[in-house]
Amino acid sequence: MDILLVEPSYYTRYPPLGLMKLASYHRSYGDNVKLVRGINRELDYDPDHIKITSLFTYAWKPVHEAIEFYHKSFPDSEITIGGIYASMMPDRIKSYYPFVDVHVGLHEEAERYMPAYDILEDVDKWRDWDGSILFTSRGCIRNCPYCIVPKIEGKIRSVITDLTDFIYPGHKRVILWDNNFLASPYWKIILESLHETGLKIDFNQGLDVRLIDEEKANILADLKIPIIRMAYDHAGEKNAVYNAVTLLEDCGMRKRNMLFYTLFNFYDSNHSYFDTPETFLNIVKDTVEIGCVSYPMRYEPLDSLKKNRFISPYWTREQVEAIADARRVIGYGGAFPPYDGLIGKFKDAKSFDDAFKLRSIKLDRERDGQPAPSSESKSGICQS
Ligand code: B12
Repeated sequence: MDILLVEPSYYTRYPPLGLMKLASYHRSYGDNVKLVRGINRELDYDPDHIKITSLFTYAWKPVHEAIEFYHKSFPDSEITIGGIYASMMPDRIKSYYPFVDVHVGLHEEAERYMPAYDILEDVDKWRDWDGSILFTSRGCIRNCPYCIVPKIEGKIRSVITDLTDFIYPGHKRVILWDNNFLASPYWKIILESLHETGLKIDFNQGLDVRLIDEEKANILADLKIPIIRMAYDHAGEKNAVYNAVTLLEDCGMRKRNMLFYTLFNFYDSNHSYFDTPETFLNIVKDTVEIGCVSYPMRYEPLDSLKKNRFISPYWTREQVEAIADARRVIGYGGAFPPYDGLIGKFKDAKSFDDAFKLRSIKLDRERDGQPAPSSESKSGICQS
């Protein structure tokens, strides 16, 4: 069979891992595969089956464009769509395109294959890709209300225990997408084999501070991790954050290389979980005062169809946008690093509005010729 693998043209900095695994899976059955990104009008290929992936729910438009274009171009070919948007909203896709087969969840067989990195040669954007991406585990032990993972992947389980076949020859770095790496039953074996690779490691989804102990800190500190990402989602994690930072520092890691994702604008009406500008300021303050980097993470609802629309009832749009402005004006690389001026600014602030100096950030933007963010009173939940 001739299989056409389609990555819709949404914004992404990473190649389509799901399709690369599907490519290896199909090749193992003797099929031919070809990868395209977006709409390719010069395609010299006549596929029997078109397989389209999908990512963020709010990036659904390019996915629909791909379905329409390839269905029109190859009306006799079967079309299957999978990935995150497809797994989250299969009925929405079916309602637009009843002729499409929607695959929900993981493709368990494809999970076992080394992704076919060579198919990236077919696409200009990915030709120089130099990192091996892995999920060594799927699922999570937690059930955080702001995360889809427990719904689409379920409880934690290990999928790769031996890394040898999953690091592509010539690659310079390893990117782990495990949702909660340290909760994986094989964390120790994997860390030891990561050490043997000698490559740079990125725990891209952030490590769970509640699981860091002396043994783990010791092994982590031996790896080449330019930035160690962790999460500080709410004040209840304060002690665990302090504890993890101390353990990692004692093992020789630099605090400046410890980055914490700090969640804001989160609101869950079913469970009455929420943060406020003041609780957010506290976790940012804690993070920079201990000497680490704070990376604000704006909450995006699980069923979002348009990015950055949602405003929690406990925030105003102006406050949410002030963080985006502050990241550009007083932050660095979108984050708040622990430099003296910034620590002092947050420490002396009497409130969130004071810390983020809404007015002065607006003035800075106006001086730079950018429009000031619009001001809005409490807007409640806004989803469209
Ligand atoms: C890596 C990752 C990122 C990366 C970017 C990923 C990328 N490709 O560009 C980074 C770190 C930048 C990131 C950022 C964010 N992320 Co993120 N991220 C992920 C993660 C871990 C993996 C996503 C991915 O790329 N998967 C590649 C997939 C599709 O490959 P795969 O899973 O191996 O594919 C399997 C199946 O899906 C299936 N399959 C896939 N395609 C196909 C096709 C066919 C035909 C078939 C049959 C099967 C099939 O088979 C494969 C093998 O089993 C997921 C969580 C998760 N565990 O999935 C969250 C996730 C996608 N992220 C999420 C969120 C919220 C964000 C942020 C908005 C967070 C924030 N507030 O800032 C930002 C947005 C960034 C942006 N650019 O807009 C949410 C998405 C929610 C939503 N409504 O869509 C997720 C689901 C996590 C969560 N907490 O709920 N993220």
